[in-house]
Amino acid sequence: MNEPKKTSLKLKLQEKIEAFRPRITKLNKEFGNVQIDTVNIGQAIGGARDVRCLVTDISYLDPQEGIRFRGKTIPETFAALPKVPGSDYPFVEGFWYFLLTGEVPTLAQTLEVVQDFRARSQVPQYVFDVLRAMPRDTHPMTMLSTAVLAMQRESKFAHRYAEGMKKNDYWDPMYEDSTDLVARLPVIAAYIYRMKYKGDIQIAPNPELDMGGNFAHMMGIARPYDDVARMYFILHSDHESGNVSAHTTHLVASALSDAYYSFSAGLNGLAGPLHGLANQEVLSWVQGVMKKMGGKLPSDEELEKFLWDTLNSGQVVPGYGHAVLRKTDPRYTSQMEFCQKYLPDYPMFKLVNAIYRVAPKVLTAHGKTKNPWPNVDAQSGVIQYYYGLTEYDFYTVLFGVGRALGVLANITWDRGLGYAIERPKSVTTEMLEKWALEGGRKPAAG
Ligand code: CMX
Repeated sequence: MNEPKKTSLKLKLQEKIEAFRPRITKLNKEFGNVQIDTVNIGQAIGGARDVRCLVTDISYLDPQEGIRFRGKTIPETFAALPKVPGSDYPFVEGFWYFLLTGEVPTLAQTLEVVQDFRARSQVPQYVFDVLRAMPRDTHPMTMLSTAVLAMQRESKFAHRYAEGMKKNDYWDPMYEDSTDLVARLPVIAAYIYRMKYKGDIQIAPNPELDMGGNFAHMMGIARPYDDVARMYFILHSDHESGNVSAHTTHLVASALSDAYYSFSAGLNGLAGPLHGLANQEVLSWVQGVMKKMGGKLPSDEELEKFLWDTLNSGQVVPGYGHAVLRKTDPRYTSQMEFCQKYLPDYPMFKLVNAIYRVAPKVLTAHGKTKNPWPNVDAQSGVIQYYYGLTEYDFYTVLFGVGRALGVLANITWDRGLGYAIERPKSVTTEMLEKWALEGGRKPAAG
């Protein structure tokens, strides 16, 4: 890209930002623990870490144990749900039932959802037309988010709201929109993939298959990729509601925006490199190492140097660290177990394992991150790459299809319980500086 012109406005802005920065650093470093109401200055500046002001019963994230979906750990969830015949993994459709209700469905209840998804999975042609009008090198996350937003005219919630609807009924069309979206997302994702990377040769859905099986089929990837899809969608579904994609979806829906508006916004947050895009970044980092090593696996010492080079150049090590977790992400472990079973000798898996041996030590010595352990994104790309999905800018789309399950279940319940429009209070830096010097905000303050 061409270097943009530095206007006097831009130069002035740069000067102002640089002069302001030390004030924020000082507040953070010296007064981070000063209370201003129920939060402290560090939390107000630092992304509301640990502020308990969101409620969800769909999942809970314990810093040590990791995620529980409706009270069940990942292995418990996989064990409890009805399995697709001939497969090691459950129906995603049964998981949707479980997330929504908190009850493990019977096989018959699961198959009813499978039928329901099939009936809803038709994507309007204009959505594909919109995708086709975009430049082919547009990022696939932009395409996914655009497709979801384009479909907003289908919203039953928006339609019923315009007609006049009682608050206690809001959950019903929100559930309808959410289920329509979950059923259509795999079709849209596979369409984007094949349009962008596979010569635009599309594979029609197979109405006999479940969501995971059909996704693998439409992507054109043989078994056991159907199981990869099932595992991947379930693992990425929900991580309580404070993460960027879940919180954004919840926030936008709190204005009574429908599921299409809300989820499209959530996807835009997922597309950030500190969030879902990290899975693409991990693969890019790993490939970079392989390239520099001429395809040979690095020794632990060589790997240590690559990690330090990344940190010393001011970048983060993708796939490591977490805002809440303080140990290895069980979603990482679950995928590692899959790799151990299906691709134990794959060089890239060996490299990812070597990173797991070395990176926590390096990150601890670096001394910044509160959690030197891997998150979900550190492992996921390797599996995709192994099965031939080598176009790693597509990985966050897979995350997005899975994330829909959690965030859409959440906004259905949000409307069911009549949660309020979100509106936290902001203050100015000057106020923070005043309260910092006074040792905290006095109750009567403005
Ligand atoms: N590499 C280098 N530095 C890291 C780091 C990493 N993997 N993880 C955290 N840090 C740094 C932070 O950038 C921060 O530095 P500053 O004080 O200079 O801002 C410091 O350590 C403290 O951060 P933290 O409190 O431990 O972590 P945060 O809650 O601020 O951030 C996260 C969490 C995930 C954004 C961060 O760990 C990170 O950037 N990781 C790499 C990107 C990544 O893997 N993201 C995916 C997360 C899972 C997902 O949502 O998909």
